[in-house]
Amino acid sequence: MLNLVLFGPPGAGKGTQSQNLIATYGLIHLSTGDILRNEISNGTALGIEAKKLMDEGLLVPDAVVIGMISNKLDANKDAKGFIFDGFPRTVAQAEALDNLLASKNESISAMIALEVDKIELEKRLLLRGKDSGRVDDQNSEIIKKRIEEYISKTEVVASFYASQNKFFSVNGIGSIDAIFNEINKVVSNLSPTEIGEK
Ligand code: B4P
Repeated sequence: MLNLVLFGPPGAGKGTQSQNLIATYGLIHLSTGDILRNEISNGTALGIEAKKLMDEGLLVPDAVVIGMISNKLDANKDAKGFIFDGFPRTVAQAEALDNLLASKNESISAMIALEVDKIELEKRLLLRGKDSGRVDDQNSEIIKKRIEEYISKTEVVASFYASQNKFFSVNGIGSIDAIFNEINKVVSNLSPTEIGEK
């Protein structure tokens, strides 16, 4: 299986580039943000709890998102591979993902990190907030909180994958196609072992 973690701060373009990766490699897209927003629009108990945290720019508890990902892996047993978008966001989530994949004789092939500075992130998110209806995109203070959460809890996840020699960094500023080209180079250079060909 080709299992990619797409990593980066809020607004780095993870969701955007996931669409290109799905089209090229036929992977299953697992975005914890999308799954949570789906729970919110369905008015589930999980969605109601998650909404309070997401609207404030805070992370949802690890156990909740780990359970969601575990269900999705079980529901897609025949997949060619997965794109993990916005997950893992903490070291506990990264460890849980390694364990879940190991229990299926699988592993992460690579983490691809999109590097974008704070000024550009805030600009992109405020722009999206104008028509997305996302409460967490409409206010500079909440966007700053999300970036702080990323710096304090998520950034360290990069070192987790770097210690396994699976970390690759890509400049996330430029045209969507040019950035995808760089991502594609990383994926094309993965060895057969990294993409699970035994
Ligand atoms: P997410 O849904 O993961 O959202 P994100 O970080 O805002 O988005 P992303 O980086 O995918 O940006 P996108 O491509 O859309 O998380 C939302 C919330 O859910 C979190 O704050 C948290 O509360 C909760 N959550 C999710 N996962 C969790 C987890 N694992 N644990 C705990 N809590 C979790 O791009 C943004 C904008 O930039 C778009 O408008 C796009 O058009 C634009 N853009 C993209 N690429 C561009 C480019 N190259 N140039 C210019 N603009 C570009």
